[in-house]
Amino acid sequence: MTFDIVTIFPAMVEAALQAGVVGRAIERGIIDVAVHDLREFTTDRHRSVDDVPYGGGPGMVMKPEPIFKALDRVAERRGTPLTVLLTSPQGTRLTQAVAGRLSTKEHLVLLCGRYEGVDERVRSRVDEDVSIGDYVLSGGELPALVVVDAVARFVPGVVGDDQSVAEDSFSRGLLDFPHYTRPAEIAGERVPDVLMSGNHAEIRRWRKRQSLTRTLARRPELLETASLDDEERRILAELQEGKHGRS
Ligand code: 4HQ
Repeated sequence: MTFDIVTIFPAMVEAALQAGVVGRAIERGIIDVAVHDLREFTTDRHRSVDDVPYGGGPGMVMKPEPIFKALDRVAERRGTPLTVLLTSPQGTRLTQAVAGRLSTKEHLVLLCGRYEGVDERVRSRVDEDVSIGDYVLSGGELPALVVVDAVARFVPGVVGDDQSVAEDSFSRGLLDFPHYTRPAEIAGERVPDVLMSGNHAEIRRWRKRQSLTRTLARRPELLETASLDDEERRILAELQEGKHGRS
C-alpha cells in the first residue's frame, strides 16, 4: 500500500514517519510513504501556496494550482486508482472501522490543509474528507499522520506478531484492560494477584471483565456495537446486574 502526503511542512511530516511501527514498516518496504512539498509545485517567484479569499474577510485560502499539479504528479507516479483524502473538520469521523475500510485502497493521498482551508474547486479531485475529531487544529498535517498510522496498522506485516491487530481492544469494540510490568509493588501499589497466578484461563477472564467494566463506565455506547463472545456477554450481564462489585 502507498501513501502520498501533500503538505507545506514536509519536514514535520517526515520526522514523525520515522518513528515506531510506521517507521519500521517503511524501512521494511511493507508500505511506501512519499511526502510532497507543496511549494515545489508553485511557479511564482515567492512560491506562494495561499492567496486572499474572494469576497473578502480574514485569513488566507490555499491556491488550487499547486495542489492540482501535486496531485497530477502523484497520479503519474502511482497510477490509478488514487484515493484522495482531504483532512478537514467537516469530514467523515475517523474510526477504527473507517481506517479498516481505507486500508483496502491501493494508493491513498492525503492533502493537508492550512490557513482557512483549500479553494473549493480542489474538491473535484477529492474522494472523501476525513476528520480526526471535533476540535480545531492549525493544519491537516497531524490528522494526515493519524490517518496513516491508523490505516497502516491494518496492512498485513505492519504490526508485529506479538502485538496482534485482531486483539487490539478497539478492533473488538471495547476499551483496553489494565497492563502491569515489574516491579510487583511500587509506591505501595501491588500488581493484581491473578496476573501472577499463572492461571491463564483466569487471567483471560479477569482481563475481559476489566475491559467490560471500563467500557460500561466510560464508553457505554461502544457496547451497542461491540462484538462480544459468549463469555463476555455473560460477564457483561453480571456487571449490569450490579454483581461482583465495581471493578
Ligand atoms: N483542520 N480533523 C483546519 C482540522 C482537522 C480535524 C484541518 C483544521 C485543516 C485547514 N482536520 N484545516 N479536526 O481541524 O481533520
